[in-house]
Amino acid sequence: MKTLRSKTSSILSRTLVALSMIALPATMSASTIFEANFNGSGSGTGGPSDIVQYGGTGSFVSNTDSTTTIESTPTMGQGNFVQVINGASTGFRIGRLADFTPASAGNSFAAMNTVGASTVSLHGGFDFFTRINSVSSGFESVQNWFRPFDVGSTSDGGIRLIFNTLDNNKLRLQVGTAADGISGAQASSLAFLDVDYTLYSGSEVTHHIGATFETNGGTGEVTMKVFGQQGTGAIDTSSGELGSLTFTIHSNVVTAGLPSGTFQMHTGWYGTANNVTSDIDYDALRMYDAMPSSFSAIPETNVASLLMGITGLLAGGIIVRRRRTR
Ligand SMILES: [Ca+2]
Ligand SMILES: [Ca+2]
Repeated sequence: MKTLRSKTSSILSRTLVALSMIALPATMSASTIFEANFNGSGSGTGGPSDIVQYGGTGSFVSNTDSTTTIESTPTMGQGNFVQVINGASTGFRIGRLADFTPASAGNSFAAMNTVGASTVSLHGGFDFFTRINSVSSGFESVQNWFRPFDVGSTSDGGIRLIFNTLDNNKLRLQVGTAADGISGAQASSLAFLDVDYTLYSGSEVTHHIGATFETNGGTGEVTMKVFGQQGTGAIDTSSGELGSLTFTIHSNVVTAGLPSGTFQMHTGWYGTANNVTSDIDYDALRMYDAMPSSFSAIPETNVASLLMGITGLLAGGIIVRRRRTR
């Protein structure tokens, strides 16, 4: 028995070491390039105890008109989350919530595009979870009060990607370029997809929101889709989109594409002078360089449960071997 125990212990310890080395990739889709889980302090170190779990580092940006904190209750389903509450100023404000610095271009928005000979392909996407406590009725508050992404620039051959609310009942995903960079969409410099979706309808509910990009290799046409559903469940990206839009991006104008470096997560809000306290929570913001088959649910399968599963299998093996020796 002593020999069996030490052998099993050795197998277990080697398994634990191997698992710890592959732990992070094992928790996510093969195409995941960046994940912010907001579990830690935002001290800029990266890793599971900081705000960016995988693919880079993050730090919070202080705004005079809002307060950003890490919270644990009421849970959204994946540990700590980030909460943004507006200040007392009047009127609509928008600003940066956090700065994210990808570890490499392969962890950045640039990994979602490829500049070809005549067209630019987009591939991949992003998803996140959010929970909102209120929306006031004035125009300022409903137009663009929610804008988690506004990255890149249309100058110097770039693409500007924006995800925002159009009002309380619409989400808008937009791709912007310099003039004549786009065909087949609403303008030669802009493709936008508006979908009906209500983020707040009287109570604080967690929503799973996402967007994808795919490009037809033959025609070079990009199709972008927006997804949204209540709760913390998975979203099947092969069906059930709220809407889609197909267009073409031309590489004689768009020579650089999406940014490879630091990008910002934005938040909108309106002062309490507008008679509403805006409280927006976010968690599990993930980016992909190829379309995932699904946006997975939270809580994600984590290292602890993997280790418990392996330990359980080894314990089961011990029992079987003991029985065989009788
Ligand atoms: Ca979290
Ligand atoms: Ca909250």
